[in-house]
Amino acid sequence: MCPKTSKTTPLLLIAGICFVIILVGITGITLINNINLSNIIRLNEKVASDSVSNNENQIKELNYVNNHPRNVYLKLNASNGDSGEEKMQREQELQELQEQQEQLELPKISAVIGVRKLKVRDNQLKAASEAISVQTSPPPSSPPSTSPGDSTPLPSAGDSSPLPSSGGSTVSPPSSVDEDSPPLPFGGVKYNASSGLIDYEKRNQVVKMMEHAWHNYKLYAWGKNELRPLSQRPHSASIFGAYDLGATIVDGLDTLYIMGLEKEYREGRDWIERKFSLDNISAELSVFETNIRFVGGMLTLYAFTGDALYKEKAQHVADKLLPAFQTPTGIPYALVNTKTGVAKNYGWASGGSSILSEFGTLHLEFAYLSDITGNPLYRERVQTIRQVLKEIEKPKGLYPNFLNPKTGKWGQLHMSLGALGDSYYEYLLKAWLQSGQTDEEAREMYDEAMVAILDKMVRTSPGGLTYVSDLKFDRLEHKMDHLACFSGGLFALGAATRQNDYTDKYMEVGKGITNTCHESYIRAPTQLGPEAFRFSEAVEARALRSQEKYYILRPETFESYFVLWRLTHDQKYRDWGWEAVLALEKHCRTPHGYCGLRNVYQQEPQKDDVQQSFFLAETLKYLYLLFSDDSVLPLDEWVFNTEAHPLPIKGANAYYRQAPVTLPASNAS
Ligand code: DMJ
Repeated sequence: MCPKTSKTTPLLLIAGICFVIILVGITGITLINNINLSNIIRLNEKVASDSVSNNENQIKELNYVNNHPRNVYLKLNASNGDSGEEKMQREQELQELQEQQEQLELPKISAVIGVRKLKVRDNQLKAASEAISVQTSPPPSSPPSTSPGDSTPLPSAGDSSPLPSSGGSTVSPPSSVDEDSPPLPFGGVKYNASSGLIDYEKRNQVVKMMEHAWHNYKLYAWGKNELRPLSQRPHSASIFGAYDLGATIVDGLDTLYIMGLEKEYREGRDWIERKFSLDNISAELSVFETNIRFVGGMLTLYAFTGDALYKEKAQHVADKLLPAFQTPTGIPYALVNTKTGVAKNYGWASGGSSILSEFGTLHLEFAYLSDITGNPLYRERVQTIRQVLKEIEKPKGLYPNFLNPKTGKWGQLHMSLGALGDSYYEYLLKAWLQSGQTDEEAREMYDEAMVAILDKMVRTSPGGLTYVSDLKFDRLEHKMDHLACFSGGLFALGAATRQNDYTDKYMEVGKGITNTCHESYIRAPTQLGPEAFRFSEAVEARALRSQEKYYILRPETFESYFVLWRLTHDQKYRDWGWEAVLALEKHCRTPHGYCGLRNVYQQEPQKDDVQQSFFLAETLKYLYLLFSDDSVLPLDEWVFNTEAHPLPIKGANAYYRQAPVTLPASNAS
């Protein structure tokens, strides 16, 4: 209110005072309004950003739904050659798929901060709806090709290209299952597929770990094989030799792809295209390691993307390994020189023997390489190994770890499901799975071997823990390698895929071994498991010798958690995986990547300064999958090689990408 005026007060002064008072009032109100406004904007931005990140998660799922081979198949076949009833059923399923997509339609968000992300989202939705619209197109006669350097779509990028069926063979869409369904997934024991949902929070944590591992490798060791996080330099003195083969890139790239880390994936692809070659170097490579990491990694990337680059590189690497197979028996040597082709075995390996887990872990990659290149040579090489192993006499039905490639005779009679033996058994089961269960010989050899192992090597400790011992001649060594912890998952997968006399036992032992490996973790103060652990009256699931107490970021225990989770949906496997994530973060994480530990039994263990390539390829991949739902790499469509590179199952997976023509055997070279 204005003060009363006297006649002597100049009117102008009064007017001025009134003006100032009004001005102050207006300014105050405006300021308050502005503060509120900026709060509202900030709030809107937060809502938008939260909503975008939630929606991004949804988009990933949406695109998995759309890109899922089963759904692609449904789309392709909705109007294509089915009987009336089947067609109706497919159309109904397709309808559900579309409804699912509509439910994921995102709310309109107008805050400025969301615009860039929303543009991405809109493109993704557009691509997703185009993918839906291919439903009436007939399947193409050849696989989709991508030109070199073409941006091959990630799972989250809304791949709209129709996918081929597997080489013209009938692709049966796997049915969904529940407790009352007939035995599944392939005629084995029932399992509960009432599907675990995604645990976003935990899965996102694993993605962050992958980003940390990758970015530091990129910063300090790009193009080299592995990273030394403590000294922030490359790790070269390793199984890959001194050459810069980018082992971490090739091994980790499919994990980036699965996680939808597009920028990082493209960096890796670009490096492979420009730099990766084994020409003009004279490296002495391990046939086994090179196969499982490099050939396996490239094959998975080819299956995922159809990018010819990866097929060429896989073949390039495999060709460099071929001289190792030039032995009187066809059992390959362990090492081969990439320039001279000269091959040899390790001096320490039982009188010049080759190693079972090495020459017995080539089958999946070589068989698949033949199918996608149309060159039968690779499959012939591993079939020869198979025949030697099938025909040779097996002491007590077991396979010793050493075989002489010249004489075809066993070396020392040491048997193990850990070091030197492990993945041979894995590849018997998985060769059968990969073939769409047509390679019956492999399944028979698997069952025979595992039944002998159950009888001669699997034992129960006084405290009730199931473990698998090593066997040396006739003596059991009551010790289990960390490496053997993969066998929990292997036994369970064997049970889940065929109903036979051993099914229940396989599942019981698979669960038991997985539990024991978990015990080996939680009995250590770091909550991480040692390299080997022993069983006696005095100790159980504990390392005794100093050289057994280290942990090098190995994946095998988490691999079994993942397989058992998929087969049982028992929450404890996810809980155990999360315990491991926390332990890795607490003890293995450094500002510049992840290290192994020298002694898991110390409260503050020393770190080993190596970020293994398999940490990115396997450890983080299995943990990521553990917190994903079952539609991400379903086990009835994908089979994991021993380095966790998933390969498609023939006849069940539209990503198989079989070559249209196969060369006759005699023309193969
Ligand atoms: C990996 O390279 C493979 O899993 C292999 O089969 C065994 N060892 C490592 C991981 O521990």
